[in-house]
Amino acid sequence: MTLPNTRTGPCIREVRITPIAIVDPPLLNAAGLHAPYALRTIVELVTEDGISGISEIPGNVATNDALASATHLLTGRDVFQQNTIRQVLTEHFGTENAAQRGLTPWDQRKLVHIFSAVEVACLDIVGKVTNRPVVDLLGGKLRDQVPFSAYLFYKYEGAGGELGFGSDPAAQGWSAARQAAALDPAGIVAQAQAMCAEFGFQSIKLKGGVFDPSDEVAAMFALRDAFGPDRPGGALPLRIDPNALWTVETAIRYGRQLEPILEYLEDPVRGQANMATVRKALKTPLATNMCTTSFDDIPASIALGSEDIILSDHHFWGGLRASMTLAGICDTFGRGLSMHSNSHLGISLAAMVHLGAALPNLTYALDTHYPWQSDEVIKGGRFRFDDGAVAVPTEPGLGVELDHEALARLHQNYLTCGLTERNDEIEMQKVNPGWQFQATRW
Ligand code: GKR
Ligand code: MG
Repeated sequence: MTLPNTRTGPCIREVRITPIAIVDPPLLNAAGLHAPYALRTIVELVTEDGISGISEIPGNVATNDALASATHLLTGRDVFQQNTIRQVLTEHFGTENAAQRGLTPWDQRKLVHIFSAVEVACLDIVGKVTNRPVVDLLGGKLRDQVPFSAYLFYKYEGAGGELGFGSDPAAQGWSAARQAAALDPAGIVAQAQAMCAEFGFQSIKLKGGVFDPSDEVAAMFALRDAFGPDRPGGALPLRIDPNALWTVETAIRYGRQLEPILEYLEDPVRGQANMATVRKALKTPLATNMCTTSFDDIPASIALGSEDIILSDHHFWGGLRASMTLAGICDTFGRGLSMHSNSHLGISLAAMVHLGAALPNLTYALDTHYPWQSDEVIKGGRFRFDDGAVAVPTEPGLGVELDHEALARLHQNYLTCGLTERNDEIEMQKVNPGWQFQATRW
């Protein structure tokens, strides 16, 4: 099929794909350990009349190469014709199935990332051309601020980047806490206190799947003691995410213990059928960014009843408008919707905030790794959080501009750090030889 190339609006002249590496501390998770740098890819579309649109996606050389193989299909296309662009890319790449997501906590598919990168950058340009913020292109703003939650990690001491497992002794406040070790309940509570003091978060998530479930449950009860009902302002909602490493029996056993203190339990077990079994046994709502992760997964999710809340991610669901479609599906089938994150900078955060502002039912604060990052690639520095929320940008498009000097510096990091994809297992083996990822551990 030959798709029409309607040229009535601004057309793409150039596609720039820049891999970058950003400083990331040694955070632990179910798949192992974060490397000293997290990889992102910055995509810049430039129109024939010099307007640029930007986007940010998780960095992976295979995704970057695939995107590069399709740039000739993008040049000359009108940025308003996003449906055609999507069809052209689908014809070029073929379809991708849900299994290609892989077993890791993050999504390994290429096509969804490419759709997301191209669509967000097109929307940025459309917003600039029409003088409207991206949220208006998603149907308009339903809130002025988008709330995020504190995202806690077990971690080794270290600031990441060149310092690696070392720390900057002059650091204060959150900068100091960001590099401190957190390997037990007291460490996790201290991390939460520093993060909430700095960003004002009103809910808390612990990344689990690292230690024996009984230790992680103890950390959750320590958080409850520190952020419980006696606190001025009342108890903060708590969540834990073992990234599907628990067995059904473990999830039911510890899920019952946690029932009185959890807002939701995220991906306790692997697969929709196991999630459905755990969900029937517990009163606590279950959330996922691992078992229902694509439109192909929706029929089985509904048939089985595998979760209560889908943690969307525009990088993994194929863009912002696809995420709005997901919101409609969630509404129809009684699912809550919130957002998942990975290590990211301000372009992704801006896109998340525009989407979060447009979602009809936003009942849970979104995830963000942003406090763990210290770099930035946008002009004007890092986003600010007030009471845990980010104000929706009002400028045209995403409302953020690329800082080309910062981009060049972060690209240099990419070239020197030697990483081309995320592999937390290899990083963990550097400190713990023989350590192996297990899809189900406890
Ligand atoms: O950053 O280590 C991490 C997380 O484990 C991340 O990769 C997950 O995708 O945040 C994620 C989650 O909620 O599963
Ligand atoms: Mg998760």
